[in-house]
Amino acid sequence: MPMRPEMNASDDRQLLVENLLELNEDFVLDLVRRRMEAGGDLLQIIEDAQEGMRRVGLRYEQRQYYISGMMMAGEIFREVMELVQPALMHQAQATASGHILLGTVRGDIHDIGKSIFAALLRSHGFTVTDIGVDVPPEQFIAEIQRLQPDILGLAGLLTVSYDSMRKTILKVRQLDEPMLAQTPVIIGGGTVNAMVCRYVEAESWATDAMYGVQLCKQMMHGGKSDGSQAG
Ligand code: B12
Repeated sequence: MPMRPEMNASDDRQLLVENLLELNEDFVLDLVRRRMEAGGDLLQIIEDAQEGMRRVGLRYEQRQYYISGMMMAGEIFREVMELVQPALMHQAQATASGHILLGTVRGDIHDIGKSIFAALLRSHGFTVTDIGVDVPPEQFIAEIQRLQPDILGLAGLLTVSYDSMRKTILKVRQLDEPMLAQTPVIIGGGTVNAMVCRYVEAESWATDAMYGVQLCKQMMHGGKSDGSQAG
């Protein structure tokens, strides 16, 4: 049964998190529609849904959900994004420019967050080439040589993905062409942090797509990120 406590606007955030956690698809979608109609902050809606997903992951870890629970949550999240994304695109101002090559690293097929990051980048004026999931280092290298992107974005949510990120970045740094070898790298996905960033030797990291876009803008202006994530 969906949770419907006495309706209080400030409870909406919690309701979204809890009902996504309980996989109450219809309730979640109704709530998102209602928040959008009321002029709610779209990024806040995404953030709340993301928190719900994080908690679904914890249930899986605690063996209260099977993998089917994570799949269902992923499906609900996609539907939430189908509602939110058009409005988000409409709001955004395409002011930035730059080309970003993006992919989920070898061994990892998580792509929901990467797609949000790609959509937000595009809505801010970036050109994004998304080469999919489970991408081996060699394919990233071939695409860097072909496209000469301004920034490389590596996504990954599994602990084992960090080694794939590290190998990919090492191969980039070993490229003969100095310009390409210095391509700045940003990593992302809900489980990365400053330590992972240092380990894989990326320039910066983000667990929030909007913050990732800001970092990319800084990189385009030659601003050196300290690799940390604010807030
Ligand atoms: C949905 C889900 C799945 C779905 C993925 C569907 C899909 N198409 O992506 C399915 C069911 C397929 C799945 C499979 C598995 N999963 Co899974 N999954 C999740 C879950 C619940 C949610 C992930 C998600 O979509 N979150 C919502 C998005 C919006 O958040 P996000 O990815 O963080 O993205 C945001 C930011 O990080 C940022 N961002 C994202 N990408 C990028 C990239 C860049 C460059 C930047 C700057 C920013 C950025 O923007 C987004 C918006 O702000 C997580 C739990 C969690 N804590 O995340 C587990 C989780 C990631 N999975 C986990 C596991 C173990 C698995 C499996 C190994 C299970 C199994 N036994 O088979 C497999 C692995 C398959 C593989 N080889 O990749 C573990 C990983 C543990 C670990 N540390 O290694 C987690 C953490 C669950 C847990 N707590 O145990 N999973």
